[in-house]
Amino acid sequence: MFIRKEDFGPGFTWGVSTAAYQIEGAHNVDGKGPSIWDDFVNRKRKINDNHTGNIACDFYTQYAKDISLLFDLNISNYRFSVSWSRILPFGTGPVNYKGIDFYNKVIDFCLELGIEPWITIYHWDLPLELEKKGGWTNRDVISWFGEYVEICIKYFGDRVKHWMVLNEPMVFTGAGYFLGVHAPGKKGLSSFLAAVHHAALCQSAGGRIIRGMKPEAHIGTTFSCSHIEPFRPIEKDVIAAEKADAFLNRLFIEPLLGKNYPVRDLPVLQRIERYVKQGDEQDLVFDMDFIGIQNYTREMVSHSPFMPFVKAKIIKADKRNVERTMMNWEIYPESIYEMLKKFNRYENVKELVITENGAAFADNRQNGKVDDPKRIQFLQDNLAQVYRAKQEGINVSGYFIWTLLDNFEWAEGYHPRFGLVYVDFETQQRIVKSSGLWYKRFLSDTENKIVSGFSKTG
Ligand code: GCO
Repeated sequence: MFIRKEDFGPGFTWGVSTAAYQIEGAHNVDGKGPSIWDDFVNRKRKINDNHTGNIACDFYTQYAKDISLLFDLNISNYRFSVSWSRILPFGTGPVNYKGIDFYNKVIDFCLELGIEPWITIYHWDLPLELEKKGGWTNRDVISWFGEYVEICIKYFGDRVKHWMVLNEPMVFTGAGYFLGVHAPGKKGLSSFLAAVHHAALCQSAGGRIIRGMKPEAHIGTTFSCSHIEPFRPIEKDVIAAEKADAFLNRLFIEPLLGKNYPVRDLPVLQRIERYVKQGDEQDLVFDMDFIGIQNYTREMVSHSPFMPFVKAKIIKADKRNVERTMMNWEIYPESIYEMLKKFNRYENVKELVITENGAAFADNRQNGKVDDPKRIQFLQDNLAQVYRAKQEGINVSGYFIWTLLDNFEWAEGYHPRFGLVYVDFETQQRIVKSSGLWYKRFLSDTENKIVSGFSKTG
């Protein structure tokens, strides 16, 4: 099937997404305080090959070059996050004005080039000082976070219209406070459930603060999500898939919408009660202007008696022998369509934006060029599915590719390359990949079409 950018309508938002810790580097300069990621990467064997984000893409000094790249690629919306400990080195208290200056320069340069900034307030880099007091497990995080949100709006809200409160709370609480594979490396159900409840409260409280200070702001938050299917057509796997769905896809959106936690499908969540105070149920609710969907793959789930609490386990793509990316994520474009349909079914979800979608491959430089046809196909097939949802009347209003630059992919370090732009981490040289050139043509040329196998499925 053939689709043009124009088919998505004139108001459709096209962009790319990045995150502070993954690109900025400059981890200890100009007054920045350490974050949990600065600390975590220095603990041995936590990160693949002991990589760190100390330098990353050096966006802190190269931002003008990189924003110019956005301009060259016809990308007119830029989603990025601000680093809490660059702005408030201790998490609360004195403001680091050099940090404020840096983000002002980024915002102003975007606007000068006609690029609309979309800010994620929290993309996983909690100030270390706050983690020393328990981090997300300490209920005081609600007031710490509130102070931080106020400062962001106070200094940047005059120019920035689009705000996302949290990036993927399921991942930073699950990987960071349950499995211990992300910062701060905590494990166990108690720290996880406390972190979940406090993050859910911050998600709504953050929204209320922005609305109060800037009623005209366009406010959202983002969720990781994957279409989930039972591995085998047997009842046990069907139940396991439902549990995994409650856990991975529903845990944060449902309390936000006033439906509380999905306790019926995931009884272990009853234990969250011990962190719940009077009035919390109402406080968890906030009427977001948009919901950010971040989708990369689908998951197949089977019953597993050995998995504590959920009795479900994900069967990874290599075990199923399916086409996959370097993250061992199945390539399954219909997942993004299924997720749009799923989130659209909730009453009170007004607008959906794909705030992340992309793929990692082992891209190589050859004769000064980086050819990545698989990424181009991935993006086209996913976009065709977004279009399919849009045609069915689902209000999806934007699409952001993850990501502009190859960068620090958390526990995987620098191995998986997600960028439209290749980064040589030795020299900090940038090379636009063929996928970047494809996106540029798609965004500029009305004749440029997406070619996708969607007609077969749609
Ligand atoms: C996420 C992120 C990104 C990741 C991307 C690929 O996981 O939420 O927002 O930081 O790099 O998703 O894994």
